Amino acid sequence: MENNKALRVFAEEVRLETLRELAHLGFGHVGGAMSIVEVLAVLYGGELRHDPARPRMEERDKLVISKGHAGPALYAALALRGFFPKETLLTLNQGGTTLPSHCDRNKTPGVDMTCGSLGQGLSAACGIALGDRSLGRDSYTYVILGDGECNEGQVWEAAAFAPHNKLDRLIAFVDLNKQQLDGACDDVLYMGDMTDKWAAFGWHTQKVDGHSVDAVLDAVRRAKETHGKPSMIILDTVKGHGCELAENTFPCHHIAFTAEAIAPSLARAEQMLADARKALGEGR
Ligand SMILES: Cc1ncc(C[n+]2csc(CCOP(=O)(O)OP(=O)(O)O)c2C)c(N)n1
Repeated sequence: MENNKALRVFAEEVRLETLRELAHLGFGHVGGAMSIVEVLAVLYGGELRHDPARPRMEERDKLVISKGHAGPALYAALALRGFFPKETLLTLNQGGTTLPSHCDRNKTPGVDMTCGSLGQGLSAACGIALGDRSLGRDSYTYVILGDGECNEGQVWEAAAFAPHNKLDRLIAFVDLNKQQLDGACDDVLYMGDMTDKWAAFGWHTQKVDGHSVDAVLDAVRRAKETHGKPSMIILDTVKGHGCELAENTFPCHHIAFTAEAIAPSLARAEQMLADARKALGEGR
């Protein structure tokens, strides 16, 4: 993207298209989709090497959305980048769709890993990163985990595996939105300080405002300059960010709503996009 203001516009486009998908369906994983909008914008806005015309290009960077229920946000980013037509977004989670509720690499162009059963994505990402390195590729592997997902034991096996194997082209994110399916993460199973935990496992670790494209972009660039160990970027986020209805619902993991109930949230997302476009125009 030409600059960070353009990235902000892209983020608001991803947010609006995600919300439109879910609004059309009338229910879905609004909370956890909205909280990863900015990181997706940073990745598909330039940091993740990709070619929509060749979604399986071997030397691409790969992304594993381990919290696979956030598929709708990834689909919005992929459609906006041209992996498939934007109209496809309105088929989300309906019969015959190529856009299932949870990410499926066999159904959707641009999706690199099938996820949904939480806890598995980091292991898959380790395998991808190791495989690419063995084949002499310089590709990066990115993976997005949920903070609730980090309750899963398998996450911590992979957390030990990656530094042991010096997977320095593996860049992981934890979406620290502090909620999971049925409540606050700290109430369901307190994990201690996430940043300290990943650092203790031997990861280069940063914590940033997950809704600032500037902060996320800087963190990804610092991660790329890190050698000899994998990188973890803890994204401090708000579940449902930018969707009033979700922000005002607790927990907002999976919500159902009428067209009237979601209308103000859509209007606000449209306004946020208009504001971002205005800021971009003024900066030129
Ligand atoms: C192995 C497994 N157990 C339970 C679930 C049901 N489940 C789906 S989402 C979710 C909560 C995930 O919370 P978090 O990782 O924090 O995701 P986010 O809040 O970012 O949406 C649960 C328990 C699942 N998908 N997989």
